[in-house]
Parts: sequence; C-alpha cells; structure tokens
Amino acid sequence: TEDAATLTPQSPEKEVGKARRRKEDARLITGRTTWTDNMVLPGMLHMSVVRSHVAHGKITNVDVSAALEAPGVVAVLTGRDLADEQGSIPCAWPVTADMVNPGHPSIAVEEVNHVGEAVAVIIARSRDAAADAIELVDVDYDLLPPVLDMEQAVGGEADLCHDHIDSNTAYHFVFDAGEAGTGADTEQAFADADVVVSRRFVNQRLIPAFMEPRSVVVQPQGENFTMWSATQIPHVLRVMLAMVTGIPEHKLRVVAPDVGGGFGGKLQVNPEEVLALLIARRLGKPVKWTETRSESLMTAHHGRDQIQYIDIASDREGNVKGLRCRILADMGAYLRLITPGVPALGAFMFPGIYKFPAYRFECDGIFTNKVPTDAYRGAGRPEATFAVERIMDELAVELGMDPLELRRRNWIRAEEFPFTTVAGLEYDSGDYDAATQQALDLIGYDELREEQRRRRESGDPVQLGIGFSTFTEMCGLAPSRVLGSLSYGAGGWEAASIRMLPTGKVEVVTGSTPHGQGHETAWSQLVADQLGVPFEDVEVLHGDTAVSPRGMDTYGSRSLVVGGTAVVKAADKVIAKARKVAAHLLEANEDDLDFSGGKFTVRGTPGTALSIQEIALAVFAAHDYPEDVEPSIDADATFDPVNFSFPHGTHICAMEVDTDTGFVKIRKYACVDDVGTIVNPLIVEGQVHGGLAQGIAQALYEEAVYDADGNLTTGTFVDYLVPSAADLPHFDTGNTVHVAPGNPIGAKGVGEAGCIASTPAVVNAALDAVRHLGVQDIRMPLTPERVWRAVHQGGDGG
Ligand code: MCN
Repeated sequence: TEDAATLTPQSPEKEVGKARRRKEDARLITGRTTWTDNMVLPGMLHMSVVRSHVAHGKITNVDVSAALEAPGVVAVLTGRDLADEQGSIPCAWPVTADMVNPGHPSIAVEEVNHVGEAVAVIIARSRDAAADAIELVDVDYDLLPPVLDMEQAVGGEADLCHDHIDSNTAYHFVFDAGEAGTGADTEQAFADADVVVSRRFVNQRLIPAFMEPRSVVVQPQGENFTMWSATQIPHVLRVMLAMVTGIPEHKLRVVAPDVGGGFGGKLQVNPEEVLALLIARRLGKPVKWTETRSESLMTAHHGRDQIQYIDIASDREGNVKGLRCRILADMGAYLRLITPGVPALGAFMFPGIYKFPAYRFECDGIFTNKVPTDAYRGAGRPEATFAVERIMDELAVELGMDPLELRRRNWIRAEEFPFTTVAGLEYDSGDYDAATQQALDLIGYDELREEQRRRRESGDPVQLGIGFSTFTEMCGLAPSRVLGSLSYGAGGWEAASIRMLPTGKVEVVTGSTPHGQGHETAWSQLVADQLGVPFEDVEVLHGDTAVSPRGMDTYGSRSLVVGGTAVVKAADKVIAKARKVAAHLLEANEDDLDFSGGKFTVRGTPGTALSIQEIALAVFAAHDYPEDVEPSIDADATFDPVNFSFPHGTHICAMEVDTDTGFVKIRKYACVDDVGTIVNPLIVEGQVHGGLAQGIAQALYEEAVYDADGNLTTGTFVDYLVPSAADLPHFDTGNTVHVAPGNPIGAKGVGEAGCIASTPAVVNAALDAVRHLGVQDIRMPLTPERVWRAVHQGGDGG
C-alpha cells in the first residue's frame, strides 16, 4: 500500500478486538440528541410538498390561489416559479460516454415522470398549516401513458418514459473479459461447453426504509447558509448543492447531526434539500422540511430492481467454463446520484468466488415512470451475488451434483491469493474452505441432511431445505484511481485529524459520517491503542463541514478501511510530533526515545518518562517546545488505498416449507464471515445481524409494487413488510480472520456483508426443500401464496 501507516497497539490491554459497547448508543437510543427534525430556529418556516398523483403527464395548470389563502400559509411556489434557479441535480456516475441523462429537476416544470414528483411547495408558519394546504393546490395534467415494465420498455412499440428522449434506454454497459484481456472468449467457451444452464431471475425493487425519515433545516445568515440534513453525505452534498444552486461552496455549511439510519437511502442529493435551500434564500428565513413515512416510501429512492438473464457453462464434471449475464436495470424516471453506477458496479462481482475462465456482462439501464433507484445496502453486489449463487445451484441440479461440491470444485483456493478474477479485480485474501467448514459445523449440517431425508421419505407436508451462499464482495470503496477510471465521482480517499487538547484529551475529526455504524466507538479504540490514552479520553467529531472540512462520507463499507486508516495515520503523525517535544523536555535524543503505553521513555534510563498527555499540557501551558515545532500536538492525514477490500463468508440457511400452506420458516441460519482484523466484535456482529435482517427481508418479505397506473401500492408499512426481530431466527455467527493486506489495520468492510450474502442462501434453501416436487424457481419475496402456487401450480409462483 502506498505510504501506509502502521497499527502499533500501545496500551497494555489492547482496545482493538475488544467488544466495547458503543459510546454513542445511550444518546441514540434514548433520543437525547439532536435529530434534524428536533431543531427549532427563531422565525422558522415549514415546507410541505405537493406531489404528483399521476405517473406520467404534462402539467397544464397549477392553481395555488386557495392554498395561498389558507391560514398560516406564507408562500406557494410552483416549478415555473423556481424554473430559473433550480438547476438540475447532477448524476455523479455516467457509466458510459454516451449515457442519456434527461436531467433531474428538483420540482417539475412541464412534465411529471413518476408518482410523488414535486409539483409545488407550500411554506407556512407551522408544519400542520403547510401539510393542510397541500390538498388546496389544484394541478391539471394531460395524461401520458406510463412506462412501467422493463421488458416492454425495450420492446419495439414501447411508449416513451421521457418524450424528449427517443428511447427508454439510458445506457448500454458491457464488460467482456475476452476483450478486456482478463479472460477467454465467452462465445467460444459456451460453444465448447458440455452443459449450459440459463435462467431469468427477478431481483425485485426494494425500499431502504431507514428509521428516521429524511429531514432538512436551512438557516440563511446574510450570504451564508447552514443546512442540517439527515444525510449520509454532508461533504458530497455541500459540493453538489453549490454546483446546483450556484451558492458558493465557502458560503455553505452542511451538518449531518445524529442520523437514524440510511442504508444507502440517504446517499443522495434530495430535491427537497435543494428546494429548502432555494426557498430559505428567497425568503431570508429558516425553512424546515420533514417527510411523512408515506412520502418516504413513495419518493426516497428505491433499490435493486433488475431482471437478470444468466447463462452458465460447464463440463460434465462440474468445472465451470463461462458466465454470461444480461441485465435490465430499472433506473426509474431519473438518473440520481449514482443510479446508473449501481448495476455497473455489480458487473465486477457476478463471477463471485469462482474461477470462471470466460465472462461477459451486459447491462441496459432502463427508464420507467417510477421513483428512481439508487444505492441500497450492497448496491449492485447483492444483485450479483444473488445471480451467481442461484445459478450455481441450478447448475448443480442439472449436473446431479451436491451444490457445495460444485462450489468447492470451482472456488479460489486459499493458496491462490492474491487472485485476479475474470472481471479484473484482485481479491486480497481469504480461505473459503475454512469459512465453509466452520459454518457447516455451526449449523449441524449432517443432522439437517438426515432430517431432510426423513421428511422426504415420509411425505411430510413440512419439507426441509438447506441453502448455501458462499460469497465475496468488493468494499472499502476507495481506490481513487480505480474509481476515477470508472467515472465514479464519489468515494476515494478519506481524511482525519487528531488534536491533543491541553488537558491531554484527544479530539479526532473524521471525514466519515456514521449514521448508525458506531464510528465514535471504533475510532476511539483505534486511537486509544495508537496513542496509549484511555478510551474515554477520546472524542470523535464528524458530520459537519465546518468541523471536518474534508471528507468523502460513509457508504460502500468504506469507513473503517479508509477513514479508520486515516485516523491511524494521523495518530502516527501526532506521535512523531510529540516525540520531538519529548526529546526536548527530557533532554534526550529523539532516536533514544521509546514510545509505549502512551509514554516516552529514554532508553537506558527507565525512570524518566513523560506521557503524551503531559506533553500536550507542557506545549500549551508551559510554552515549552523546541523552536522547530509548532505549539500544538495535532496532525492531519488522508488515506487512499490501492485496492478494494474483499470480505467473504459462507452463509447456510435451513428452511422449513409447509407445502400445504406455502408458509416458510427459517429453522437455522449460520454464517461465518471473514472481515479481516476485527476492531470491535460487538459492532461487527451487530452489522452482520442487521445485514442478515435486510437480506432475509428481500428473500421473504419486501417488495415495492406498482399498479398498472404507476401508483406505489406498498406505500405504508402495512403493505411494505419490513420484518421485526420477532420475524427473524436466531443467528449463529462466526468469523475467520485473514487480514487485508491493503490497509495497516488489516480490516475489510462489514457494513453490507450480511445483506449481500443472505438472500440467495434463503431462496436456495426454499428450493432445496421442494425441488423434488418439481419446483424450479420461486420469485422473491417468497410469500406463502407464491410458494403454494409454485408447489401446486408450477412456474415461479409469481
Ligand atoms: N468494523 C470492525 N471491524 C471490521 C470491519 C468493521 O470493527 N473488520 C466496524 C467499524 O469500525 C464500523 C462498523 O463495523 O464501526 C462498520 O464499518 P464498515 O464496514 O467500514 O462500514 P461503514 O462504517 O462504512 O458503514 C457503511 C455501511 C453501509 S454501506 C450501509 S448501507 C449500512 C451499514 O454500514 N447502513 C447502516 N450499516 C448500517 N448500520 C446502521 N445502524 N445504519 C445504517 O444506515
């Protein structure tokens, strides 16, 4: 790694590896903190949004006169009123040079392209007054036919999603390993293969469903503006807002106070953020907007939504020969921050952990008159993992092989790392055999197979299935040069600063922006070890562009690998600075000083010691420091690794399927993840649990459904089924540890792993239970009705 720091634990009892309870949790759980919606500013006005109830139409008239008369209403603005200043929200990831981008207005001017699009905003003295006036705004539309089905959208006679663009295809992205020089010719590989299995998988549309709804407050102060927003990306947001509104970046401060979850759903530049800023500027008053839960489900970006045509080629012995993927990816109506890049990122993960000699990936990004899609936990990698882990099972069935045996035959062996895949990625480290063996032991595999056999033989209406997912993923989204070559505008490096305060306490400023991941705790553990100071003496500051001016924020399970390493590097610099002062104070040569447990000692004279915390005070209060040193013990650092990190794991699900009712029940779930060095095992386990909940939810419960007119019919939590803890099984989790060579901590990301891995394990388990009844596929989510139909009527139950 370029200019890597070294992780040198100093305290006698190491903090890294300790299952510390999260120091931020008391305030997060009790709510004794500032969420954006808690903020009340003098003279603050409230914004509500009038939204389109049609999926596609020309706006012929917006009558705001009645709303303007309503009590408490201060202003009502339409798209036309804001047309000159609203700009277009940019898309930061144009995946091809000829990608078609219709632009993304914050508020519709001429035309609406999905239900829920903003057509007017109301500004009132109270939130209730703003909400009540919504129904007083009359909007007339000339209806246009909505484009809702991707396969129809690319058919010959299709209606158009945007009538000023003559196709519904935003881009056609191809990765061909033969052409890239990373693999053999795919067509030839398929022509020469003994067996080819082809499947069409539907990876359904999901809603991120974070706990805290989106919320924004803007305070104008002369030419300056402060925005508080429940966002994952205050740094990126500030840049984008400056570009969209023309407000100079240095006049704009963005603060993400404590944020109640994001899962990729708050990795966005929201139209409402732009609108609140424009209106605060126009009226010279603070403005707040907080969405309702239904607004959130209907208008915050969605995730996934791919139709996948997957072909796998193999010889009779089960040695895979090639993989061919053709993807239709639903963009929704607009290209938002990284909409087009989500499936393109997945392109590199479809081969999974297997040694495919040949690989071709093609993806069409399709416009539909639905809310745009974008990142949702895993962003591109769950879709890829689902496809490859499902098709491996299908091939195993075709070959009459054990699905685990097929995987073993084809996966990268421990001694082959680092391994360059057919997609051109260099996987860093791991041992798939070891993780799998541990997972098999955890779940009690042999007994489960025995039970499966008994149930099958006795014709038990409740059948048992066992499903595998042996996955890897690329995370620690960083290597700037790689991301730059993919035209990816975010990610990359991360920054950190450390300041020793006079009393010896330590302030750590990080560019990452936690919204539930526990960085304050983990970063404190890193710093406590590096500087040899008590864990409690470290305070971690984040999420405010005035406090942490440089940062790339939190997504792509990047924060520990990239941001944590920047913290370690800053700590090394702090120690180097303190060493100079220590040499001066101890009247010794710098080279004769040892630093351990937070103390400098002079080699050979063990009695003389000075702690780094004492040095901080000496510099501040006694003004005692050498001439060539600045009077502060602080340092800035950035880190930009040269590769991604590649956590991996084996997930096994044992599932009961009641063939009479279609009900499924996860009997056991075991997973062994390898995330390299673990900084905090409690946080890691929590991250895996949360990820599993979301991955299992895709398999069993969640789906965003639109009706034939383009209305979201799952617009409440009654219809969009987010599981609670009671719906989920006990998880048996374990770890193997293969350190990541690309960062000094040796860590790999964990924030998305559970979500990426679990979905195919669950679906494979359900299919394993009922294959002998002739079932080939069941469409997600596996509702009782679908399972029952697949068992009793054939097809995928959809
Ligand atoms: N960690 C560790 N040892 C490791 C790896 C990670 O102790 N080997 C710890 C880290 O110190 C950090 C946490 O685990 O406290 C997650 O670290 P990391 O994998 O670096 O992921 P990020 O912090 O970058 O978080 C992003 C990731 C993503 S992409 C989504 S989506 C997601 C997730 O985190 N959204 C979440 N987890 C979430 N958890 C909560 N509560 N809320 C969200 O919105």
